[in-house]
Amino acid sequence: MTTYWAPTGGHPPQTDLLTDRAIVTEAYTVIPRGVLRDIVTSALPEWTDTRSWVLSKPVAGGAVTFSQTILEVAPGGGSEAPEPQPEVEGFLFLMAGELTVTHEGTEHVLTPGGFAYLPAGSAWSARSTGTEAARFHWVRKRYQPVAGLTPEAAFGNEADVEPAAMPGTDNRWRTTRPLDPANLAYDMHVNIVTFEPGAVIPFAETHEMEHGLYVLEGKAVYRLNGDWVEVQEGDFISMRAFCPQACYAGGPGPFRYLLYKDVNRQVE
Ligand code: UGY
Ligand code: MN
Repeated sequence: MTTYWAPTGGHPPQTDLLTDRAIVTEAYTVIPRGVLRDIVTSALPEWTDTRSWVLSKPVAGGAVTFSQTILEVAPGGGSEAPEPQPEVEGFLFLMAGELTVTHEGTEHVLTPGGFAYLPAGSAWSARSTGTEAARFHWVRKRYQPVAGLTPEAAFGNEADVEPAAMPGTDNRWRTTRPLDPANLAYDMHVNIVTFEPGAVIPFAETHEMEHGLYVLEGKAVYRLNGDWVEVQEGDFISMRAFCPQACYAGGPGPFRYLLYKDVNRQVE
């Protein structure tokens, strides 16, 4: 079974030189895994036996339009009504433990690699049903409706979704897309991007979409605007619209990340 790095708290070891790498610029933010510690947790009133690390949220000036949070829910904890805002959609990605999500009366059991897309306004609840804490990402965004298009809820596991090879890369850079990219009812995607050791994004992608990027496995050097930044599993990057971006994967294993992206809509 694939394992994912997830924060557990405590203090970083005295020898961890990787904690001192936080960067905040106008174009991007890097939150290294070393800062995801006890002192920066938030409690959420809608959830019991839960603490969370907010990685990204809308800020003054509208530079970021989504929120991304890691939740750690102790066994038995959870929420009957997690989403306080009916116009906000959500995407969950489980890294550890087990989370049972009940959506419109149907139960879906998520194990590591499991995901759930929860349309804005739908009734859902979640409970940590494993023997260890459930640790998962929750990406939230205000849904931008379009007449005649209704996004469907989606549940599954990344292991069961066939990844698409990026053109011209001999399958060394591939993307797993839990939500159908051809379905324009979706205004956000959360994909899993995989690089074999040494594989690259060979040009500085520069696009209108924002990103939230959480490193699930491996190491790389990431190009962000004009800077090259070393990242490893457990690190988080957020990129504003048009932040130039590229990377090369350092090995020895694959480099994999969870990637949020807003898609398919005009500016509001
Ligand atoms: O889909 C994307 O925008 C993706 N290729 N970007 C990235 O991995 N930084
Ligand atoms: Mn991109």
